[in-house]
Amino acid sequence: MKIAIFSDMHIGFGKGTARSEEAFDQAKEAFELALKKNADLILLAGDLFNEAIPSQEAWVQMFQLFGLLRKENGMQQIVNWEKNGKKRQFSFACTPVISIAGTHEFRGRDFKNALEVLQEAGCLVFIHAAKAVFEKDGEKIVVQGLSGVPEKKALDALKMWNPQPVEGACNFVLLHQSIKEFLPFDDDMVASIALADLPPGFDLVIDGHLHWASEDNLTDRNFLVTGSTVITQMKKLESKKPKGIFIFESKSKNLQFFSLPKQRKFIFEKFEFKEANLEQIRENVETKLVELLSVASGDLPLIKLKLKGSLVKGLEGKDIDLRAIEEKFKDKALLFIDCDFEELGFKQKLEQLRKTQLGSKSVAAMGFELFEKNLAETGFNEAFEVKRVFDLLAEGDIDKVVELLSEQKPGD
Ligand SMILES: [Mn+2]
Repeated sequence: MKIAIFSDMHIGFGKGTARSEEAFDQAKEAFELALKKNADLILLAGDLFNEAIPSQEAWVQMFQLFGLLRKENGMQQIVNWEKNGKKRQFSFACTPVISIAGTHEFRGRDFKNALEVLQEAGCLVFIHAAKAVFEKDGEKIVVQGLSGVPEKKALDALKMWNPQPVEGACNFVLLHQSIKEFLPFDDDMVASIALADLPPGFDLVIDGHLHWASEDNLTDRNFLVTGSTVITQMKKLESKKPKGIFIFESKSKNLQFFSLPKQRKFIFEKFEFKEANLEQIRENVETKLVELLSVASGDLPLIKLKLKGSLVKGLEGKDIDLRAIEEKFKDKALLFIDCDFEELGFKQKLEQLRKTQLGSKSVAAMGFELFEKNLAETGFNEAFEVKRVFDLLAEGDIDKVVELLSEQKPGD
């Protein structure tokens, strides 16, 4: 069987900006590529949507994507789902899709997530701490998955879940977490799972969430980072490799990457200045942009410039006004200039690093983080399920919150 693997389509990303159609366009390329390669099954590793509660516009786009899979006279195909002894059967008249939810779709247990909606609409089979079995042409594929959970709880969740490969089948695990070795610093809030914690014995352990594809740990650990189909975080690593999908052949165990035929070009350039003045910075940036754009073709490229180093005495980061340059190149590129000069204090730098690491966040996600942070400073000592209470508060369900909190014994 041919299994198409991709992730992090982030439908709804860039709403109201020049990039509003990009997530959809590139996800469409991914679906079409999977069809063109005659995939028998599609596996997605989360963050199909950019928001936990997608807009109607994003829902329309998502249903259009799944509509691409439907073809006339599609053969009826069955995916069996199983969780804690509970069983369900899902039937597809097209290429079946199996998916977990990502961190962007994460909701507390009192609420349904977007993947559950897609499942009931017949688009996919959603597995969270569950198993899906698909059989075709005498081959058996077993996919087990754990949706994205808050990083500091991820290792415990993985250990508790403890998936085991099924004998006689081709076995997959779907995850949506950060992995310690892939991050520049050690912080349990950002990653608690290391490569050594990944479940052994599977043909492929597939991870979404990290947006740059990586096959670095394929030979020793059968571990694949699929990468996103769209750039949302503009990380340097994403400029090194195009966006695309993987095709895994279950018999030969051969894995191949295919680039999306059409995708926005992303250029990342770092400048290191030493006691620079404003004129030097402007001149360097402008020269570089002219040089980069002389070879760029197609749609407006996405260019991120990172300016680092030190400034001449008396000049501060806030004095670096590059608006004239941004204006000059606005019809030639989507330009993002990030100034990170040394005058920043250590604390601010750390905060900035955390911010880039965590990527773009919804207001709700930021609110939740603040809520968690404030609680950690009190003596509450994890007396209740924070995410659950937060989601209920966000929905205005005060009665249920009171009910939940009054169930807790003090000091429990
Ligand atoms: Mn993502």
